[in-house]
Amino acid sequence: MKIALQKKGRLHEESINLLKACGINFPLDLSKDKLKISTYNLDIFFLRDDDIPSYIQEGVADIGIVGKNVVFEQEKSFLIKKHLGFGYCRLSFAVPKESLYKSSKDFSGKCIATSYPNILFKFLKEQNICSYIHKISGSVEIAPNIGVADAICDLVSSGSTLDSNDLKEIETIFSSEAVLICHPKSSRLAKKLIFRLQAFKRARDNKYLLLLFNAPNKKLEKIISFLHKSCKRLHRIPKAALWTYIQVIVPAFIIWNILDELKRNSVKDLVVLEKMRVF
Ligand code: PRT
Ligand code: ZN
Repeated sequence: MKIALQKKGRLHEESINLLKACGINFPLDLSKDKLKISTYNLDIFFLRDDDIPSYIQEGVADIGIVGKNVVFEQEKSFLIKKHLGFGYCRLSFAVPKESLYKSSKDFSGKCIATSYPNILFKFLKEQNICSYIHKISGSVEIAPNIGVADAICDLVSSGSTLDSNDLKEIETIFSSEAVLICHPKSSRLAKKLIFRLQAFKRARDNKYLLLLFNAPNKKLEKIISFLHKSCKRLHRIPKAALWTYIQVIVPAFIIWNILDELKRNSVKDLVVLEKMRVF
């Protein structure tokens, strides 16, 4: 499998952390200058985020992680397989703080500076607003202050860059986060990775406790009925005797291979306990 990640920048570290949590091993001495690393069945390419969608589309890499904003700007949204829940930001209009513009409706005949001309063009067309688009590749926030544009349309997360450039945000046109993109022919690989990502996300978002106990047989029915009610959402306790509850201790480093195999064999209600010591 070949994976394309951002070389450096806002998505670099979290992309690596996410893949690590999904059982993908990175070398310990991950140098910032390395553009490609290879493990035993995996190549990881470190690229500029803008190049990642094309590399995926051309099949140079199977799977990539990139901002949804970049994918939409390049009109390659068909590559998106999953939203990843980090790298949140929004593409918003901003104007000088003292300006009287209230919304995009006021931009008719005005000039808007942006690094996202395609997303902006689509929005203006849908809203029937006729404005001039001035494409800038970086430092968009400076445009109104140097008389290049009346407004900007740029990515915002905390809002502090706008504030320090005397701009105010007035309307959001696109919400973004990191997404997993995939070449159509690599969908089997992507499926496997997505299963791992979902399992990781579930484990992170939900905390469960595993109870092991002896119950007196004469109270068994009552206890099971109670647990059924309390754990309804989890379906932890199989109703019919068609299922066997298995406890097994497995080496941590092969956990993902084991989970893949168990999933292939239709197991359910799986709990993985970490930080366990075996004596
Ligand atoms: O070198 P390369 O081309 O790979 O990186 P890049 O400079 O193009 O991208 P980078 O690392 O800045 O951002 C990568 C991705 O992170 C973006 O495509 C977004 O999907 C996501 N992201 C999340 C952001 C931000 N938050 C963000 N705040 N990308 C950019 N910004 C910029 C924004 O353009 C503005 O200049 O940060 C500034 C605003 O930040 P706040 O917090 O002050 O509002
Ligand atoms: Zn970029």
